Amino acid sequence: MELKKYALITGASSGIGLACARRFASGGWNLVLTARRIEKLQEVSDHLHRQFGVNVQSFALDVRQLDGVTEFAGGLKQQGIFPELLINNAGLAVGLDPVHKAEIDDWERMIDTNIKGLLYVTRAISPMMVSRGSGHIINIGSIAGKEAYPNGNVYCATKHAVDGLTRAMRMDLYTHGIRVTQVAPGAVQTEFSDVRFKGDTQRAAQVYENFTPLSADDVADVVWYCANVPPHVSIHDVVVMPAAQASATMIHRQA
Ligand code: NDP
Ligand code: 8X3
Repeated sequence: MELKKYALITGASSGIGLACARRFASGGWNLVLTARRIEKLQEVSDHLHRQFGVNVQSFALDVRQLDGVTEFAGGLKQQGIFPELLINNAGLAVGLDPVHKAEIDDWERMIDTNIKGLLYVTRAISPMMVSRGSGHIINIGSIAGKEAYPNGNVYCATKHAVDGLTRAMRMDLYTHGIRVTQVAPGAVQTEFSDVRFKGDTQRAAQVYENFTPLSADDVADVVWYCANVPPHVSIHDVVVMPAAQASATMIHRQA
């Protein structure tokens, strides 16, 4: 009997991570889902298990907590779960302010989550892949990692870090049979802008007004494709944008 593969998805309680969880469950993959909001994750897990019959494990995990991440990875090992795929998705933007006015705490949250969190999880999980001589890591970057935009300062910097880390990780891991991919989307309608604008839902809604943004499912389809190419194929980098968005700052809005 063929063993089903495990995909580990960080930030699976909403948006792109949740859509990836659905996409991979519907394709028959077992899942390890993590996020801070465990009740939401538990609901998702139960639902996906019932709907698709796959094994879904969910764990409360704050990727900023190194001890928690290390303990989580140790627990997986003990249960004999060795993820074949890691989707480093957990991330956020907080604030949209010029560099001379931004909140330092917003910067800390973005740096700790988007850079250090991604590194902690990768450091904890990649040795399992190395020991098996196979694996795939997909980092969710952003158009903000390809271009800068006004007031994007630290968010853009963190996603530029993801862009650089993706390339560097690949160089460290490809001789161990591990592929490393970046999927870098433009505007995707999720909880992203609610978080960026700290619950100001009106301001968040304006981000997606008068054009069709990507859905989280659009991005999950791309991630699914990257994960399911033949083993001799490695997709390094995908930039996926709404048709109405030509760059980080150019969006064709039509009332
Ligand atoms: P959402 O806010 O909908 O989802 C973010 C997810 O990350 C949630 O599941 C959240 O779960 C999790 N998360 C946030 N902080 C932490 C943390 N410290 N530890 C663990 N999990 C955390 O946004 P998106 O789905 O849009 O964002 C997903 C990724 O996509 C991010 O990396 C983002 O930068 C990137 N991206 C988004 C774009 C967009 O326009 N929406 C475009 C390009 C890239 P919880 O709160 O339960 O912990
Ligand atoms: C999210 C897309 O353009 O708001 O990464 O930074 S953007």
